[in-house]
Amino acid sequence: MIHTLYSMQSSGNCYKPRLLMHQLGLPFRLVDVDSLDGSTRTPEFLALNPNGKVPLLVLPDGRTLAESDAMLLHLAEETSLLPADRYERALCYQWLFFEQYSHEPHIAVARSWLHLIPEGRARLGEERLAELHTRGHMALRVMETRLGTAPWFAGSAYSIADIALFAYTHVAGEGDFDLGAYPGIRSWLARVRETDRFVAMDWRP
Ligand SMILES: N[C@@H](CCC(=O)N[C@@H](CS)C(=O)NCC(=O)O)C(=O)O
Repeated sequence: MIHTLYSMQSSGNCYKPRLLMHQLGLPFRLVDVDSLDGSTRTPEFLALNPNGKVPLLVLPDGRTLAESDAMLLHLAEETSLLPADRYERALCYQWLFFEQYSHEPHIAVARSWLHLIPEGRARLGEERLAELHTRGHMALRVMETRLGTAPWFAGSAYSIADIALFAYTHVAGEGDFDLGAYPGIRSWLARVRETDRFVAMDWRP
């Protein structure tokens, strides 16, 4: 038995476990679910994830796990991608929580409206877009500051914190975020792309 990932290919949240499982050499089955066409709201899907969101991971023993960063933590257990050192592990948690509260709600949401949703820009409105940009740039500045002191978010080595933050930072331009003012982030994006067994967002097993 192998893992099954319910996933939407264009979603950064779904890319996180795809990238990690590939980098760990874990085989898995992919089931496409389009969150934009109501497929996450069917009774069948809600039975798997009552929160109605992808990604959703089914473990080899049949148990389910929602929330992309919880998947990263579960899958990376006892690997080098989850630091063994107690402080670096806590730093890893810090950046995962940051990603979900201060980064994804602004950067991923702007990208979704501008890149994925038909007529998204007009439906969102310029005022709301400007607010997403303000908050998204706050998150990018925090990342830039961190990368001025360490090569990776959890410290000395590539970890799931980098995977979580890479997912939407590398496509921030699709939400009209210009990364020109963030040289540290651009170098880090290049370093992530050079990690072992890295695959791009469009990769599928
Ligand atoms: N915090 C969740 C967010 C998941 C999420 O927002 N998924 C989106 C696609 S990226 C979704 O399924 N949206 C459908 C909906 O909310 O109806 C995670 O990290 O997994």
